[in-house]
Amino acid sequence: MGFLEYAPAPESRSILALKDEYGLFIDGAFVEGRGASFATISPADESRIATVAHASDEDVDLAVAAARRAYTKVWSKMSGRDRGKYLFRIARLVLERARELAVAESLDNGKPIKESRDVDVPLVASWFFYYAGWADKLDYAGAGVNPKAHGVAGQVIPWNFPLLMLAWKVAPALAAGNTVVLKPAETTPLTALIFAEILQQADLPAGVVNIVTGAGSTGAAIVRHPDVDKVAFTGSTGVGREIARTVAGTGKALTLELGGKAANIVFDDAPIDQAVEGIVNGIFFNQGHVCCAGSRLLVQESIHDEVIDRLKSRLSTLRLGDPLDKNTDIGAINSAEQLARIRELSQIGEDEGAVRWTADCVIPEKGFWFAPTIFTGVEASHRIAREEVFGPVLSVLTFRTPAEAIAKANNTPYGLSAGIWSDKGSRILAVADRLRAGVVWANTFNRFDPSSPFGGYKESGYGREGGKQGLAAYLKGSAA
Ligand code: TAP
Repeated sequence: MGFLEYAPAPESRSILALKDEYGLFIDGAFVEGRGASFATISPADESRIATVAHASDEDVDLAVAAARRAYTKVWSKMSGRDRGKYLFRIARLVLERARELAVAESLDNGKPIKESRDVDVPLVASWFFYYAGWADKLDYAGAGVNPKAHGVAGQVIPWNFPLLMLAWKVAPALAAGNTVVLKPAETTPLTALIFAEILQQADLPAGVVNIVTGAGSTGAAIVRHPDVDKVAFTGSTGVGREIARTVAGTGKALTLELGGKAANIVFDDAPIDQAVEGIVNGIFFNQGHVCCAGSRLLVQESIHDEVIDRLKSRLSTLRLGDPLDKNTDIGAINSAEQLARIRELSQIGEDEGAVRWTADCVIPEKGFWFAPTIFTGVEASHRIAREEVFGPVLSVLTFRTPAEAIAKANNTPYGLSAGIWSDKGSRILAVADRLRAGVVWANTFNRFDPSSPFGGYKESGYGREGGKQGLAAYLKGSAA
């Protein structure tokens, strides 16, 4: 109970001055693409938001050539302090246009406006502020004395945090002195295009950042382009593997941020109410479209029933519906394809013998929706325990001892993140030390800060984003 019916809130949308058609942003200007165009739609009601150009290989050539010219003639000659001034300016403009960016993000992606307004957009600004401060301090970035940029960076990002993933990539790349060709995901190009307008407002020299919209083929054209020096990719492990094969032997630098299947481990001495909030935030934030989502709950056997009861009653208070409504907790699934995958894996969960519980809610007639779902009785061998669902689906497993919790948590091909809930600091430190995960949260989950490096082990990829490590990934002589 407690779910609202879908009710559009058109007044929020009215602060957006969207164009009906968007071209590609190449060499400081919006230009027509040479390929076909495509519609970007609202996943909440399937309505067309705008038509967007699909960059062809020739368009990618033009974007890379513009980035190369800008690198050679302008950006590589500019002092770090001046590059920093542009980054500060971009950060301020993001804050000035924060409401508009938040509405555009929720409209295009389906995420609740309170998340895009309070999490995504403020983090985007903080990433630019943080890396602006690094631009004149590169000697301290861990890549030797007087470190040099790679040159042209090709960046391909996913749809789950469209503008934030852009910020994670563009801010350190520019601070380190690289120029950029970036492709947003096909289903969420809108905020990257508004960001291009912000770059114009900031008077960023032409060609320093180029945004080419399109599908996977556009991303592949960037990755294989011979004049791209550094490739940075965030997305699925499958596409990451393909990119690693393409880049192998070319001398290009590569960072990969891929999938995850994080364990959120709750010990019997944990503050239960806090842990339940952490479990909800861990898997239902952004509809579970989070690479580091706490998608596997590992709960100590003695408190299993209590935690699950409290979790169910908490989930019954969440509101699913219009992403632009400020009271919405659970927004729309980003695409029909993603919804089909979530449905398929959930069905497999049932077929394999796990017990499915779904929060009682009214699903809107149009759009892509999936109610918060919990599977109990999940075995380590079940596909919902091993594969990334990338949706609002929690798989619950139990353990008896810390050693068993650690073994189960590490029993995954991924290694991006994990959470530990316990009252004992010594236990948290001991367990964290033995988890093969790039980020371990203690008594919290899904917290991000630009000064903190983020990235994975094993099939979750390599290289780090954020912090000084994230800067080093855009400098020659660093590990990434
Ligand atoms: P992907 O299908 O891998 O897409 C990511 C991006 O790559 C999109 O822009 C996509 O274009 C493009 N792409 C597709 N095929 C390509 C190819 N052959 N060569 C180059 N680029 C290509 O992933 P997704 O479905 O958008 O995102 C979900 C996945 O990303 C999840 O597995 C999630 O865990 C992972 N993810 C990881 C992180 C971090 S930080 N580790 C963060 C967010 C997401 P299209 O838009 O046309 O598909």
